[in-house]
Formats: sequence, C-alpha cells, structure tokens
Amino acid sequence: WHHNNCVGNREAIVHLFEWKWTDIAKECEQFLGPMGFCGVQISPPNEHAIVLSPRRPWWESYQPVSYKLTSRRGSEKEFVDMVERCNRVNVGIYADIVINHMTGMGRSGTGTAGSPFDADAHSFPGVPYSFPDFNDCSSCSGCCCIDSWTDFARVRNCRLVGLIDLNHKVTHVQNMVSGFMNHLIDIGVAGFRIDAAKHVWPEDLEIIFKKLNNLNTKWFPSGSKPLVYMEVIDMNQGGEIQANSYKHLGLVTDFRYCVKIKDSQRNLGGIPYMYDAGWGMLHPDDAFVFVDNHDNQRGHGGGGNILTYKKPYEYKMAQAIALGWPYGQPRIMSSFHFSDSEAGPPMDENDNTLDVTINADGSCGNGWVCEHRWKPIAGMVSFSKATSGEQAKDFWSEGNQAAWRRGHKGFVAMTNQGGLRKTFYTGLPSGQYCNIIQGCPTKLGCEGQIVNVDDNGNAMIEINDSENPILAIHIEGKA
Ligand code: QV4
Ligand code: CA
Repeated sequence: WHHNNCVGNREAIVHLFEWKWTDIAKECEQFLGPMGFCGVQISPPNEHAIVLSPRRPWWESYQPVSYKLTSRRGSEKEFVDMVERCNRVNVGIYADIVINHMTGMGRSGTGTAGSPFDADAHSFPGVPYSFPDFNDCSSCSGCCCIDSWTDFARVRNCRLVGLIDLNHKVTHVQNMVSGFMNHLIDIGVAGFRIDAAKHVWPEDLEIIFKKLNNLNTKWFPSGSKPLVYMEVIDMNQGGEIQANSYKHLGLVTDFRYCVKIKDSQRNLGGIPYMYDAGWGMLHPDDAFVFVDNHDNQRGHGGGGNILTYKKPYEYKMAQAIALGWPYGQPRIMSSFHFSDSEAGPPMDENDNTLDVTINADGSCGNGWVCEHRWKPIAGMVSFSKATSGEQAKDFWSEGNQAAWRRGHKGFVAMTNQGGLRKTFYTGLPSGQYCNIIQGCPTKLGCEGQIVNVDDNGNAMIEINDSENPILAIHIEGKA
C-alpha cells in the first residue's frame, strides 16, 4: 500500500479541493495529463450531510451518511466518467475517504443521495449501520468526545468533534468499509487518502486493507495494490500518537514537513537538512508531503505556521523546493478563494458548486485559485516528472541563494536576495533549455528565458525576475 501507481515517471498529486467531477474530468484532459501530473486527490465521493448553518460549509463533506456515490460534487455516473477520462490520459484518481465516523451528534435528516439518517439514534440505513456498529461511550467522558490526546483509547474510540465513531473491530463495519473501497477500486481509482487515520486502530486498518481488491486491470498492471496514505497529524509531542506508528500500512502525511518547507523557503541553505528524524518526521520514503492542506490553510486541524496561496511569492518558491528537492510523495493544494474559514466552495443561489472556468491566460475564474496552474508550479510538476528517481547533487548555497542538479536530468536555482548571475555545472547534455518557471515549451517555442548548456554541461544562470526568482531546466524541456 506504499506504491503510488503513477504512470511512467509522473510524481505530483494535486488536491482539487471541492471540485465537481465534471470539472475534474476536463482538467485531466486539458491540463493535468499533458503537464505530467500523476493524479488528483478528490474530495470525499460518498453521501454526506447537508449543513445549512453555516450555509453549506466545506466541512459537511466530512460527515458521511452512506457510501452511495452521490455527493455535492456529482453523481456516480459522473464519477465513473471522471475516473475513466482521467485514467485514459494517465492521471489517477485518489479518493479522500472518511471511514472513522459518520455525521455528528444532534444531526438527522436526509443526505446528499437522499438517504435518511439520525445520528443520535445511530441509524444510517443507507449503509446500513446501526447501534452495534459504533463505539459506545464507556471509555470516554462527558459528551463522549475526544477530550484527551494522550490516551490512545480515547483518541480512537471517542468522538472526534462529536462525530459518531465507528467501531472497526466489528466485522460488519470492516465489510462495509472495504466494500466501499472495493467499489471505488473496481471503478478504477488508484488509491486513497484515509481521513482521520489516527483515530482508527492501526490493526483494524490492516484488517480492512487486507480485504481490498487489486486495482482494475483495465488501467493498472495486474497485481497492483491501491496506494493508501493516511492522515495522521502529530505536530504536538508529549505522548501523542505518532505518524510513525502507521508507516507499515502505507504512506503517512507529514505535517512537520509543512513547517520545514516554510523554513527552507526563508533560509534556502537549509534545504538539504529538511529531514529531521529526531523531531519525529517520517522517513522521506514513508512521507506524504505538502506545503499546505485544506485544513491547515484555514486554521483547522491545529492550523499552523505555514504558507498558502495568500503569500504567492513565498508559496511558489516553497512549492518549487517541494517539487525540485526529492523528498516523499508530493501533493499540491488547489484551493478556492476564502476569507471565512467555514465557507464552502464558490456556489450559486441554489447552493450548487460553480464550474471552474478557465481564463484566456490559463488561470481560473469563478473563485477558484488553481495554484496547480500557476506557471512556476505547473512547470515544476513537469520538472518532477523529468527528474523522477534522480538524486540531488552538487547542492550549492551562498547567502540566501541555492542551486542543485538532479543527476543528468535537471537543474534548479533560486534566490531569496536579489538577482543571481553565476556559471554552474548543470549535469545536462549540451543544448538550449527553457526556464520552465516562466512557461513550458509549446509548439510555438519557449515562452520564457532560454538557458544555453555548453559541451561540458556548464551554463550561465541568470535570475532577475523578482516575482519568481527561480530558474529550472530539465531534459524534457528543450527550448
Ligand atoms: C461541534 C462542536 C463540538 C460538538 C459537536 C456536536 O464544535 O464540540 O461536539 O458540534 O455535534 C465540524 C465543525 C465542528 C462540529 C462538528 C460536528 O467544525 O464545530 O462540532 O463538525 O458537527 C472537518 C473540519 C471540522 C468539521 C469536520 C466535520 O475540520 O471542523 O467539524 O470536518 O464536518 C484533528 C484530527 C484530524 C482532522 C483535524 C481537523 O486528528 O483527523 O482534527 N482532520 C480530518 C480532515 C478534516 C475533517 C476531519 C478530519 C473529520 O482533514 O477536514 O474535519 O472528518 O487534528
Ligand atoms: Ca475512531
């Protein structure tokens, strides 16, 4: 459950947070496939509660009502169409699945697929789940919510912010969850983000994962297992559950990396020292890494001192480091604009999510940020594909400037203090390369700066773009 299932050397997974299936299908065909993305993390595909106060917040998607594939983001038919169209252009779908709990205490009514539910009665006929499928409150205090983060039994058996907690030791629950996952696998997904994995016993997850089918051979080599990456936030020390206790089951999110990448952007000389095992970071081979995610960008899940699209200069540079320096499985956040941390995706007066529109310059409209389409970030995705598997070599840093090469496949330089002008050994074969930070080469040629690599692999590297003080060239990006 560690293998990313990317086609060829593709590496980057983009989280198209709250995008509709119809928009994702188009984005795979028009942008993600051609630009060399490995996959898309989608928002939860199954039926969830409809929250009217506040009005349709994004977090209603994390309150499951059943495993029927009708959500705010589309129907099962649209889901199947998206998976097929993305797979056809070599982009895998990674489903965010919420299996720790159902909706929260006090909620009842009808979910997005029309299933009735009553959380307090533990009644979810759309699955079906009933009273014996949930943890009782005997190990929890007061409201039955998690009120200790160092008592592992309470973290796993009590209710995360009041969300009714499933008991994964019950065979029926194991079968419903693995059945849901197998349904997605059979449709053709490549893997899963396991929401709130910290709140499920690792041994129970293992039982569930062992029941999973191999991936659909229409798209994947026979015998392929789904990638699973588990969400475990372990930022606080002092007796809390550690990300490392899940790594035998798949990749694990590394929230400490968000802090490290921010520090590295501020002090480029620190890039090679990002991995800090003593601080509890996961080994890069086990780590699922990102500059920010949908929670910490808006102060949820503990928030954090991290970079988001709201600081574009720093963000682009941090993202260039994340995609340019080999470390873990990278994910790129793709957001909608927000000022209110509860606000749902852009929507019309009937609460329908707005389409993602694409402007003439390739950026997005209708309230979608589309960080993944920002030229430096998209360019670095092509870099990550072209240099996949190559180690970082010849790291150079002086003042607040840095450069390194990736074997003989790519070279990257950046400066956090004015311009840079210096000759470097790039490792690349002689030729003319396009600075993919300013735009990838198209049929019309290179949009940006051209770098000449001589017969010895040396090149004069000049950076004087103060908005994007980065230069990256790679073997698949000849001018
Ligand atoms: C409220 C009160 C509670 C009360 C409850 C009673 O605050 O004290 O017990 O009512 O019913 C929302 C609301 C929250 C509300 C709750 C229950 O914010 O106020 O509780 O619903 O109705 C997202 C949001 C949460 C949201 C949840 C469900 O971040 O705010 O809760 O969706 O809609 C820890 C975990 C980690 C988790 C992180 C946020 O270890 O696993 O917190 N991260 C993941 C997701 C995240 C998601 C969940 C888990 C839950 O990335 O987006 O939470 O699926 O660090
Ligand atoms: Ca639990």
